[in-house]
Amino acid sequence: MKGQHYIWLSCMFACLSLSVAQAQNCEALVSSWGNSKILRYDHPSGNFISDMVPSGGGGLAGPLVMAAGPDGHLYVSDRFTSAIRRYHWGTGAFIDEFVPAGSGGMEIPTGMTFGPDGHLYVSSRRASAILRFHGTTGAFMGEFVPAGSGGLANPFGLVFGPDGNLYVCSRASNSVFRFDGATGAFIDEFVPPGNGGMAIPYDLVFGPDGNLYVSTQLVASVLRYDGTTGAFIDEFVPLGSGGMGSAFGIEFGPDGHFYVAARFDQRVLRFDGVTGEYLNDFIAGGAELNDPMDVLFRANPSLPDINRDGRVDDVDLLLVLFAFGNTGNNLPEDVTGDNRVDDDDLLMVLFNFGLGC
Ligand SMILES: [Ca+2]
Ligand SMILES: [Ca+2]
Ligand SMILES: [Ca+2]
Repeated sequence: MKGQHYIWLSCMFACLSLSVAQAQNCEALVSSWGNSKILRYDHPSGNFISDMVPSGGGGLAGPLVMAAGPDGHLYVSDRFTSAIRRYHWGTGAFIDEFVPAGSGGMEIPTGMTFGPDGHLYVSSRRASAILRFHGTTGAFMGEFVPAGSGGLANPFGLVFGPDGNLYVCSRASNSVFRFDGATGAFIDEFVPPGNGGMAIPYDLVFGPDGNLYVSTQLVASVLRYDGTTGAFIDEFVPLGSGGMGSAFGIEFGPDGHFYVAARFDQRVLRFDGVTGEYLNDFIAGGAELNDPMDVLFRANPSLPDINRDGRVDDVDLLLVLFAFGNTGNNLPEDVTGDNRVDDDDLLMVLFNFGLGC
């Protein structure tokens, strides 16, 4: 019996090693606005893998922002239908309209993020409000930031900062607003209008250095501001660096480098994450790419990265242990898909430990 067990384990290990060797560990998703697709690319090579969501899949019409949800699936904000669509993380299959078109008065969802409370926060461009939706049901919970609060005008990218507050690009005022992360109350214009040459801010992200990076649509540059005071530091990526002529979605990659979705250049550019120096084109065109708007890095979906942070590690192991013995459909901890969290799932995490981005 013991020998049989050993043979079974060896076989399982060999099979798993084989599948891991064949699969790439890390990839990037790109929202492709012009053909309404979500595309998969290998990271760091930038090689195209496949369409995750085919053109118009699930009614997609103008994908803008992507996010991984608390349930482990992919959420996409949709420009032309003003809906938030949900897709299966592994297969890309359409699940549902998580937030139905126009719910809560949502009109043009130009920014989207899950908050520390697990709920979904959406910039509603035309309404100049930040709407909150329940993170599990998608139900409208109210205007977290009321229309025009503090002077907010055409909100775009939004992110919760290291201080727990909400930072929002305000397109029509050329500034970044800060709102209380718990109440939504207006705090200040963290970056005042036009500071550092800001003109039509699109997306923003806090970097590993704690500073705030903002892409600007009019100048096609990336500006850097002190993450605590909001003071202008420098033009992190100037217009024309690497031939860049447009700057939309921005993100720090798992390699610490800085990525810009350059919509009108039909490229995703890679810059040194510390110096801002141009390194190369992560994605250089291709027939499948049409107006890249946003980039989302993730572990290969075949890996048991249960919390979707891009890596299989002790957090994922703990999640399986805490859910051990649970049964049911679509449990995030049920890696093997047999509707049960048990030793098979634990082994999957152990065998893939350390893999990912
Ligand atoms: Ca971003
Ligand atoms: Ca993980
Ligand atoms: Ca299982």
